[in-house]
Amino acid sequence: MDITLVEGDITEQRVDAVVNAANSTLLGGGGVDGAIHRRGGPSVLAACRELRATTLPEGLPAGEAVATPAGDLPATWIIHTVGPVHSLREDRSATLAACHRGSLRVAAGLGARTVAFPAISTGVYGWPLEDAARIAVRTVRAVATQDASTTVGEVRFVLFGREAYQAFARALG
Ligand code: AR6
Repeated sequence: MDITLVEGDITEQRVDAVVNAANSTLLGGGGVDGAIHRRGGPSVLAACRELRATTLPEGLPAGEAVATPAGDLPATWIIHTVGPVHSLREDRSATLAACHRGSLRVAAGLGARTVAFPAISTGVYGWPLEDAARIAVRTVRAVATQDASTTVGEVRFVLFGREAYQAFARALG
């Protein structure tokens, strides 16, 4: 599995699956979630509403992941995951790792070969970039070495801005 870094907009990535840093309602929000819903168009929201009406009446818990078609995005699938809100009182890094592991599991279930991730939880949810980058890279590397059956050949971190890009570049080493 290759891990690559790009500075840019995740809604422009031609990949099999883009990961969305959503919230538990799955009904849209700001940041990367807002951008994905805007570019993906109304069919993405319709698919999310359908999930809420069927399998996820209570919403999607933090650390879990679920897929919908990508609508008008130049990708095939959106994998929605909910990052943990950063806390100084409680270590929630296992939940952030679960987002990455769960998203890759869903991606492999779809047969995806290329998957783009944003820097989950580093915006509205307040996670320090350096720490989030370390957890993200460590978790993807662990899946790459442990899951021989995965279809995913490239994980592309798509970072919005220089600072985020550099934090992930340092984490990658
Ligand atoms: N492409 C790539 N990265 C982006 C883009 C983009 N188009 N736009 C923003 N980012 P955030 P969170 C970066 O806040 O912290 C939403 O309202 C951004 O610079 O999108 O997980 C949801 O509905 C940051 O580094 O997600 C939830 O309520 C990273 O994406 C909540 O925010 C994540 O920032 C989730 O918060």
